[in-house]
Amino acid sequence: MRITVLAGGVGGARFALGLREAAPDADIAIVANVGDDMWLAGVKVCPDLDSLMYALAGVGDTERGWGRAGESERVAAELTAYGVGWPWFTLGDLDLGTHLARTALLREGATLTEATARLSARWPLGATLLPVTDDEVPTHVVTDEGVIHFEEWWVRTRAKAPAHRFVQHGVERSRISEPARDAISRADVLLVAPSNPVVSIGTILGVPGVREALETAAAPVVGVSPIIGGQALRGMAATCLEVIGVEADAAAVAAHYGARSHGGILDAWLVAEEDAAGLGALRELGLRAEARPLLLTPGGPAAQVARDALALASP
Ligand code: GDP
Ligand code: FO1
Ligand code: CA
Repeated sequence: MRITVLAGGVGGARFALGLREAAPDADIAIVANVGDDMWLAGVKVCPDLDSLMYALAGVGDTERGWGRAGESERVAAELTAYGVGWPWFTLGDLDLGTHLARTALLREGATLTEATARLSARWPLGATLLPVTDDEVPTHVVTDEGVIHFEEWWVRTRAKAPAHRFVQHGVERSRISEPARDAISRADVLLVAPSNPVVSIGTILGVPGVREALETAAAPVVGVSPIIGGQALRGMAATCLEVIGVEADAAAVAAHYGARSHGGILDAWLVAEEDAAGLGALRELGLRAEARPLLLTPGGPAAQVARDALALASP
């Protein structure tokens, strides 16, 4: 069975680990957000691709949800001493190995897809990591202090700088990559991971060609809510939703994605048991909807969440 997942970093990685455990024989492709990506201190940093790769490789810092386990920061201290890079955005020594390798491959002419394949080949990930596009579409945040990169907004200001809107810089010149388009059109099941609906899933959907690929795909599209009981479990999804005028609520996110029968992307939506009250409204929207435990803690419920999502794929 071919399963393709749209995913961001932390929530995406936790869901991907559960999916791999739930469907070990499936051919899993992960179409990942690249809006967090940036050039920093001369190297190409891809936060969501790296969170996914490190998690699936079993070498990630599972507490932070980003970067490598057992990390050190000797080079970062030198960069800060030279005033190069962002002192508040820590590039660990092992993590820098990834960015240096990726940068070397890109400078040799590889696309981001090819570079990602080369880096991923080091471990048996059990899934194919695909950037949604090979073009650079960094997410910028329009704040009172001016336009800053998403990672500056999130990491330096902890999403506290008042944000007016998110802009996918250069998106009009970008295009879905062929491998990502193939992964969507060939899938037997399409899953929308419980990722940030705005700066992870939203930025994937914003890349030209993605919505079209989803509309014409034969596979059912099942989404998993990243909001439980009105709360995002980590990160700044609630703030991002507020910026775009969507309530931090499981059903509101599904309505925002829209039912496929009404021009949206979803056929089905999995919510947490705390949000079962919204099931009626979801079914009114034309969605198959169920309430199940949605905690993605590793080594247990995460696989069940994936199984419950797959069960919603077929009517
Ligand atoms: P990021 O790119 O690192 O922000 O990660 P994602 O965008 O992939 O995921 C962030 C989202 O994951 C947040 O909105 C969280 O609410 C969600 N999330 C984190 N842990 C869980 C969990 O255990 N269950 C569910 N349903 N969502 C989660
Ligand atoms: N998040 C932080 O809160 N502080 C950091 O210093 C930091 C560094 C960092 C370096 C590489 C990388 O891939 C991710 C990093 N992150 C850091 C996490 C990053 O903000 C998140 O992975 C997501 O982009 C949030 O959606
Ligand atoms: Ca991210």
